Amino acid sequence: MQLPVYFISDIHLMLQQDEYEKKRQEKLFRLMDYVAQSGGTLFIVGDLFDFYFEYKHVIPKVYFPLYQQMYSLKNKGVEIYFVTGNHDHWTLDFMGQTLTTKVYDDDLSIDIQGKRFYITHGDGILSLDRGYRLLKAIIRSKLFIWLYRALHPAVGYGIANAISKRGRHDEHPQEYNEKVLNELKVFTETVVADGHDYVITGHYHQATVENVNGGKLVVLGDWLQYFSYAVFDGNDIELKFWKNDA
Ligand SMILES: [Mn+2]
Repeated sequence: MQLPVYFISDIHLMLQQDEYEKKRQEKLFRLMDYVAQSGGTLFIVGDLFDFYFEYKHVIPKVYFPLYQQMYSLKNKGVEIYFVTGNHDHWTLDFMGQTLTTKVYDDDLSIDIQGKRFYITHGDGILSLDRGYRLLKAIIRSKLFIWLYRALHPAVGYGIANAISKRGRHDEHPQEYNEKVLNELKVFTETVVADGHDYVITGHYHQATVENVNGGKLVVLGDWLQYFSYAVFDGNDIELKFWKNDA
């Protein structure tokens, strides 16, 4: 895998495009160009889309500029890995082969330059996620996906659009954020004890790096309020904030 390795998550590209969305997307494209120029690798750690559901013969057209950008990056030789999130778990070969090097439907444990990474979108890993884990198992089940795919795309995307418009999901009270971060540290303790150097997670819309028992927990933030990303240079990992729009 080519270094440096960049990690982003929770971009949540929306089904409804407006000027603000276009700006957010442009910012993302500049980061992707930057990754290409660096000769590195891109890891998308879930929720790239606010909703993505791929059918055998149908893909959502609203994300066309992104498809073009990913396709161009891939053709420049940039490896793109996509770990799906709770908003975009439903991919097929267009996402998994045409636009990316590989899609991971689950958490993965991988060696990069002698360091062991545990990479997860992060939904369902907290002890307080007990109820959610059941929902997660259902919406990722073969039966659910088969049924949803049997719906006409106008219906499938209509439902998603209605849910997606129900306000922002990226801002939480500080008390909740602290509770989540503590749980993420507990999770990281176990993963570090299991021989990993780094835990990389998204989903929680917090941007922070925490030292945990000689390892590191990297919570990637998002592309809504933080415009944050992590970079691993082969030696260590760091969280950064995108400023370079020039
Ligand atoms: Mn998520």
